[in-house]
Amino acid sequence: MFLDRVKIKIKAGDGGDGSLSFLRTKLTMKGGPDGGDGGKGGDIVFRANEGMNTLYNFRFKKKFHAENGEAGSRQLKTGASGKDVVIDVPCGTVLIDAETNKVIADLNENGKTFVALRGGNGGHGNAYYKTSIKQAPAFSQQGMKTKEREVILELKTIADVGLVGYPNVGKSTLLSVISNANPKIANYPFTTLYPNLGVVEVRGQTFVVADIPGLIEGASEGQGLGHYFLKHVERVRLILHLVDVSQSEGRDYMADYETINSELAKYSQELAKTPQLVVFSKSDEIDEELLKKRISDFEKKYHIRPIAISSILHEGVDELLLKTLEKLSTLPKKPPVQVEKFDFDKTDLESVVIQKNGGVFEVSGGKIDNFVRGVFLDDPRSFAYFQNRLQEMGIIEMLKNQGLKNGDTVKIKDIEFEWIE
Ligand SMILES: Nc1nc2c(ncn2[C@@H]2O[C@H](COP(=O)(O)OP(=O)(O)OP(=O)(O)O)[C@@H](O)[C@H]2O)c(=O)[nH]1
Ligand SMILES: [Mg+2]
Repeated sequence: MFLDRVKIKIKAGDGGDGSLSFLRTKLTMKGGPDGGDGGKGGDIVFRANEGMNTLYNFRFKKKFHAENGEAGSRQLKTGASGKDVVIDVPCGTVLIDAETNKVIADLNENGKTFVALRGGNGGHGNAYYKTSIKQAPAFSQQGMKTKEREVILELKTIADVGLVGYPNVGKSTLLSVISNANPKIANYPFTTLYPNLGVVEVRGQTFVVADIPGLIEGASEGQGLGHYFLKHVERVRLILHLVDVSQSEGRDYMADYETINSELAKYSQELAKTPQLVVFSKSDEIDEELLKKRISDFEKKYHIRPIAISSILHEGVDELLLKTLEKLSTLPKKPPVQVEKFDFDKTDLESVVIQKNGGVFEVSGGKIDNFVRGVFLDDPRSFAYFQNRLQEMGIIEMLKNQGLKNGDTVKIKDIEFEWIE
């Protein structure tokens, strides 16, 4: 089965918590703080792998969570880092943020990797907070928590050459005679239901050819298989536009040529501008005189010289391959998909949200999350610090603006207290 668009959930590992511990030995009943830091969570990494050509693997596995960092421990031991998760995708997979639809990355070359989400940092152990004044800090920091995100993987095949034309004109047959590919071939339209790739070797050089399902008039409005598969030729450098010169299906070959071009243009101007070689297929089906006439009529009208081939008799095919190679040598590689400048992995450290429910004020948001992970309220000193910081961060001010008065309840994560001025 072919799958070229899929939504998956990814989450980097949380950071491990810092440890709260004091040195205890036979000799020291009350030693100094020795709680180590938590380990970093694992990253989510994507990697382009030329051994894959569909997103089929993601049909059943849609959730990827990296390992959390381990908590720190006594004797200043730092927790182990969580393992990264490396997700292999076919070359040409574009990563899109499901929330904003912005392109995050284009994995367009084999082996290219992209770190989509970084694991949370580990929290500091209490040893970290030791200062000349605070000899025995009785608090440590929690590891940074990460959020699960949704990304869309969209495969836009990477090939040098795309075969485009009406159904049944012989695209797959051509691919089968010029490459190692083994596409399905049959004498009815829409035999090809998804793209096939083949590697072609000519004079010691190789290029990749993509064969896609046939197009018909109105493909842009969803006729036939529609435009859907054109994204797999969006990145080709050269289109081989196959036209059935024998008119075996009763259509006019020149009208065919124009219709397909207009469907390409309806899909994208970019695709309409992609250089083409016009290929007259099934030349063995008509006699030589008629073939010559059709070639010259075409050339007169469009000022383009088509290359006539018969895949079945292997006529004209070598000439076509040489022309293709020659043309390719003049065409630069297509650049990667434009990645919008935005930081997908940006951890929210700024937002403060206040929700008022009767006399209860609930405070949340990224700024709060980050702040709260350093607060352990079992310790009175830590609570005093907590209240001071709420003042300094301007949160008390914000609450007052929202109507906070004596006796109201303030809820911040698991912490709940009565506000008394
Ligand atoms: N006489 C003749 N028949 C050909 C030639 N090339 C292909 N055919 C026949 O045309 C029919 C369609 O060939 P395909 O290669 O499946 O055509 P396609 O363009 O891939 O068709 P779709 O996948 O439906 O878009 C088959 O019966 C082929 O045997 C040729 O050079 N000469
Ligand atoms: Mg086909």
